[in-house]
Amino acid sequence: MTDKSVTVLIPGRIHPRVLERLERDFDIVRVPEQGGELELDEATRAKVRGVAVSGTLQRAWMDALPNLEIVSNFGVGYDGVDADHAATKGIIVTHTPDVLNDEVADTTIGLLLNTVRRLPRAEAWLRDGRWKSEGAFALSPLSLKGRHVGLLGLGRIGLEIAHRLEAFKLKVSYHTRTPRSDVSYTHYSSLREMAQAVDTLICIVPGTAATHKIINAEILSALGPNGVFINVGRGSSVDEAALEAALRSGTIAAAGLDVFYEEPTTASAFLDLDNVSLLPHVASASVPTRNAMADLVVDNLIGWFTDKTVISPVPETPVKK
Ligand code: NAP
Ligand code: 8YV
Repeated sequence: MTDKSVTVLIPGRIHPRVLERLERDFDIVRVPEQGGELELDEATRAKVRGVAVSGTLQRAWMDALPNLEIVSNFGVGYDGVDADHAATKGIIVTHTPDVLNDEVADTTIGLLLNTVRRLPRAEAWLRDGRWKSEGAFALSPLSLKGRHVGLLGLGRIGLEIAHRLEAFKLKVSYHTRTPRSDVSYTHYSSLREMAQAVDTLICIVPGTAATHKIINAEILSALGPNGVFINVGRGSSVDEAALEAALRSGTIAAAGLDVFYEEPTTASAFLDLDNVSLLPHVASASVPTRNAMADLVVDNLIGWFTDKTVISPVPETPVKK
C-alpha cells in the first residue's frame, strides 16, 4: 500500500492521526465540511474509492461517488452514515467499536458521580475562593449509595458500565429489545416499566429511528422525583424540552448529559439549572483512546484495499470480517 494508487476522500475535519497515516498510503482528497453540494469535478469523484469520516457522510455525497467501495467512520456510533443505503449499493461501512468501551464507561461513572454529588460545582466553589470566604459547600441532596440503575442499552459499552456499577455495590437492571443470555441483571421488555422500577436511568443506545426521543415526558415521570438521568448515547434519544421541564418541575431530581440533540451546542436550556451536569461529548476523548479509534479507521481502509478484508464492519454492511 505505498504506491498511493487509491484515492480516499476526507470531508471536513478528522483526527490528525487518521490524516497522517492515510497520507502515507493513499492519495488524499480533502473537501470542506459537509452541508451543501460535493464540490469535486467528475474526474476526481470517479477516482474516489474510500471515504474517512467523523460520524457523518451525507447520503447525497455517497451517491455522488460512483466508484465508492468503503466508508470508514471514526466513532462506534454511525447514525450519520446511512449504512442500509450503503449496503444496497454494495458499499462497506466500518466503525470503531470496543477500543473505546472502557473510556466511555469510565466517563459515564464520572458523569454520574458529578451529577449526584455536584462535584464540578464543589470544585468551582473552592476555585472561586468561596470555601474560605463563605464556608463549606452545600451538602449534595443526592447520593450514589444504594441506587438502582436501569441501563437503556446493554451492548459493548453498556456492559462495561454495568460491571463498574456492580463495583459501586449498585443494583443493575436493563432494557433492550432482546435479553442477553450471559448476564444475571433483570431485563425489562418495557422501558417505562424499568423507569418506574429504578431511580437512575443511563442511556447508552445508538441513535436510530427506534430510539429517537425514546426518553420523553412519560419515561421521565416514571423515573420520578428521586430520579437521575444520564445520557452518554446520543442526544437524539432525548426529548430535550421534556427533560428541561422535568428538571425544572422536580419531576426528576437531576441529569448528566454528555450528548445533545444538536451538536455542538451551548446547552443554553440547561445552563441555569443546579441539578444538571454537562459535558461537551467527551466520553471517549482521551489521547490514547482517540488514537486507537484513529488506527481502526485507517486499518479498516488498509485492510480493504490490501486484501478486501475489514476489521470492524457495521452489522448492515454486505461483507463480514
Ligand atoms: P452496541 O454494542 O451496539 O449496543 C447497543 C445496545 O443498545 C444493545 O444492547 C442493543 O440491544 C440496545 N438497543 C439498540 N436499539 C435499541 C432500542 N430501540 N431499544 C432498546 N435498546 C436498544 O453499541 P455500543 O458499542 O455499546 O455503543 C452504543 C452507542 O453509544 C453508540 O452507538 C453511540 O451512539 C454511543 N456512544 C457515545 C459515545 C460518547 O462519546 N458519548 C461514545 C461511544 C458510543 P438490542 O439490539 O437487543 O435492543
Ligand atoms: C466520538 C462517539 O466522540 O464513538 C462514538 O460513537 O460518539 C464518540 O466516541 C465521536 O464519534 C467522534 O466523532
